Amino acid sequence: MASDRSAVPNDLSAFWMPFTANRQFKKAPRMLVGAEGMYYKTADGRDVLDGTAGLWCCNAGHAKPRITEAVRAQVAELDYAPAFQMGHPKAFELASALRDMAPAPFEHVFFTNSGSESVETALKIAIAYQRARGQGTRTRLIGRERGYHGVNFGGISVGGIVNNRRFFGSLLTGVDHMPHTHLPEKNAFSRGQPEHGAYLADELENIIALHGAETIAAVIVEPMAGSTGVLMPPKGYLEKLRAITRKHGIILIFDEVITGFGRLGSSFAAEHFNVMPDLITTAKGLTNGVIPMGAVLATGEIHDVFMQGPEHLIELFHGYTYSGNPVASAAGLATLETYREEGLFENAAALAPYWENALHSLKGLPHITDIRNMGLIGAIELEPIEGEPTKRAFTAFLDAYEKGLMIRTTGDIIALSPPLMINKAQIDELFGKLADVLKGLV
Ligand code: PXG
Repeated sequence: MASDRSAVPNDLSAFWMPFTANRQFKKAPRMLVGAEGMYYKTADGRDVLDGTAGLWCCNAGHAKPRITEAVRAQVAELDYAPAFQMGHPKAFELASALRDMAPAPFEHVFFTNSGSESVETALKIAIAYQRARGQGTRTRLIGRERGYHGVNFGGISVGGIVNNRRFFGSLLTGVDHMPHTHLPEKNAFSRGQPEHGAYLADELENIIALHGAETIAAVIVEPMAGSTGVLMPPKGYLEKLRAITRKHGIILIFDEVITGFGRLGSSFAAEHFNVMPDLITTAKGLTNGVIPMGAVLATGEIHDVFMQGPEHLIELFHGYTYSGNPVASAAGLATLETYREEGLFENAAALAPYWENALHSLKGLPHITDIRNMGLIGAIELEPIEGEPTKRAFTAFLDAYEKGLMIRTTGDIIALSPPLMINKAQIDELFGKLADVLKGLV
């Protein structure tokens, strides 16, 4: 039976909403009640074009039959199986499928339930790996200013978004940060990777000199920083990070929670940039956002260091009740099949130039100080209203929603990341609506 899509609960008080202005939302709720393909359906019966793939997660689009069916069938067949000291087939099948789609060095998969948990898992694996190979003094973690690595304590410690850190005490000790790579005065309106800024990776050498390489376990970066407002890696930057970390025996972690699963037109950003880290964190697009799930991909070299000692002993004291959950695994398998069957990564790669041109055609509209793009990602940076930062972009978000378009904003930056099934007509619709919104901004 179809649900009543006009139904809005009359009590919104109990749900303490995440990363939301709760009081404002509850006065004028934006309620989504359905989704199909490229569109959401609102409680007041409107279609809203999804310019954000949910929160960067519904890469295949909404209500994909293969995924829906796989979830339905799996719940009926095996709803839950204990994750520790027991197995079930789909988790192994999904791990193999991930290994097969990932670049060659990544041979093993550790399942989590979110991007935040993937980050904690990767940081812990890195520190434990150093210890297991006899380098137990390597415990420090290096992140980057403006980095976003989820909301758990490890992630906010290596992260560099000030409001996500300042309210939560002293965080992890033994953490340092590299400078961010946003250089608008040199790189504004770049298409793809900006020219300037590779030298910022050299700062890692200074941090290593300060602390001593023998104290550092890992460096973690988003290859393309999403949440902070879409910051592209300058040309040559990631290559330098890789060379410096390798030289000093430091694990390099790419946080690919956003860039994984086709966002840049290839399976992972590691492949897109042809820079191989030692660990890759994923979530979101792994299950098309349908069931919460994340995964950490590890090289054979890292994994194998743990596989020593008596065989009856647990090798890594880490895991979650829902690691490799059967329903999530079924959703993941069906999602990867959907990506393959519909050629969605190829579609993203093929449409990227059209997307780039459409996005950059907004240049010249009021208040725009920068436009950035890569794959099917776009960002438009707006001049903040004096004394009222974030308000201009948030006004654009509200107006876009009224006009039938979903965008994301962070600070005064608009971020765009549509499902990879988008076509040219929908790209035109998206930028047509957005241009209307931007023209109306005061
Ligand atoms: N790492 C990265 C790089 C992320 O982008 C996380 C970790 C955490 O994932 P979970 O599943 O724990 O939320 C993320 C999440 C936005 C936005 O608007 C981005 C995220 C989440 C919500 C909103 O940019 N990224």
